Amino acid sequence: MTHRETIAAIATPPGEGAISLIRISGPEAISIADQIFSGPVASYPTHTAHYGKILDKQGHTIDSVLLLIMRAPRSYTGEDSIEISCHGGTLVTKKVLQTILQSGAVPAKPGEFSLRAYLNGKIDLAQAEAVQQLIHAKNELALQSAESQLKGTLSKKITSFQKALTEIAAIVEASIDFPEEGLEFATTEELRGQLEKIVSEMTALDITFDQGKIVSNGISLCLLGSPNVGKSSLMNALLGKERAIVTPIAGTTRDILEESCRIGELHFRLIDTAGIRETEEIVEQEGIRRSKQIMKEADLILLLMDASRPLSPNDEHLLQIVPQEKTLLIWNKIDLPEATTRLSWPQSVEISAKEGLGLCSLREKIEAHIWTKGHPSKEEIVLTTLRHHQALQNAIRYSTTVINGLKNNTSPELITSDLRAALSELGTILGTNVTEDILSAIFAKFCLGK
Ligand SMILES: Nc1nc2c(ncn2[C@@H]2O[C@H](COP(=O)(O)OP(=O)(O)OP(=O)(O)O)[C@@H](O)[C@H]2O)c(=O)[nH]1
Ligand SMILES: [Mg+2]
Repeated sequence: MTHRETIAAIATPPGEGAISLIRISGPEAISIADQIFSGPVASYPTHTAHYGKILDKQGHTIDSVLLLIMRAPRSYTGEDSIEISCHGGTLVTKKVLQTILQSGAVPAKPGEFSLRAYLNGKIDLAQAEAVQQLIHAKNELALQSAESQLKGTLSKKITSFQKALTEIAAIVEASIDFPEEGLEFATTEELRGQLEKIVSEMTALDITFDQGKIVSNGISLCLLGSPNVGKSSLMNALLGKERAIVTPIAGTTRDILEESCRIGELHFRLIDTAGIRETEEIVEQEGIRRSKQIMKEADLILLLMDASRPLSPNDEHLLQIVPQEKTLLIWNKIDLPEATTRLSWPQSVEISAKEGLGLCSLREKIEAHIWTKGHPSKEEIVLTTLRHHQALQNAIRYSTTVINGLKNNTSPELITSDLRAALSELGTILGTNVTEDILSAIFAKFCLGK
């Protein structure tokens, strides 16, 4: 597919920096660069870099730059491409881009370079999405999984499922074309066995989505408890800075505070909440309502209890309402004389937020809790995109229908139609049959210039 328009955009983040990069891609990329650059760009061999000046229409120098030329199809987009590294001032960069636009390029939309790479067959859709994940990766694991997806490991796996399903579809379709021969019992059994194997492989890939979510989105970790138990103190201790206000007054925190923090190799959103209790105070009531909402949405809850005083009815109430499976019970203030009997809870930790006691053990418990369903290994392909997860689930559903159909002697026509549906779902992951809407939705999330 060829695009008539030549696009240009600043690919580096806005603001001042040492260098800014401007990208041009499309059929006119080289002739546009030729008009504005001091050297003969049209004569440059591909993949060479040239030092020179960007000149405006009147011939005035805008900046001294380094120009890189990549001729089609050996570029990211598969089109003629030019990259200009200029000085990183906001104004200089804008002026260079303006000159390029005045010479016939149009501003690129977010993700348009990657969209072209995809449309020109340089990368498939899963790989294009990996580019975006690579940019947004906040930890080593996310980076690792994006790199592996970009290299095409996920695509290869999906292609292998497609190949296996296509072979089965071909056999079933042949029985439609030659109805007198029908599907023999032996063949049916064999096909079922093959399908079961594919379904179990697809399922194995699909369940990595739980880990994938953890890896790519980060985890919300919510601090919950009665007023004054030390939630804000723990927030500050985990962050290593005085982020939240701490006072001996119950009801200090009124609003939701959120900060990102790293524990081990993972990225967390740490959320401090207003202490939950019965109150007449309107502001505090609203804070408490929000705390309860956060409690529902959080991936993991740290429920704090003050170990230096007996449990209050309010504490007892909280113990009743928290979802136990995602709650770690924290006994805080163990530096003070003990005054409470520990109740039994699946997972609990003793700490002193004020003195920094037990924090290592708390971090370990948090990590262990996150990986209860298993830690992804280096080689494993991890599904990180909701779109892929949904498509794979649909493919599994259709394939399971086929397995049942083969058991129950369903007509080969129905069986092929389900097989085709499964294949089409897998195709959406690689982008072989996706609609314009899906494409624009995916690429609209990209950065400008990518
Ligand atoms: N001795 C001791 N005091 C603590 C500890 N953790 C917190 N405190 C004290 O307990 C009081 C309340 O601490 P906060 O962190 O503000 O408690 P909170 O749960 O955020 O309270 P609200 O925001 O009102 O719900 C402060 O005076 C803290 O210094 C601890 O581990 N040991
Ligand atoms: Mg607080």
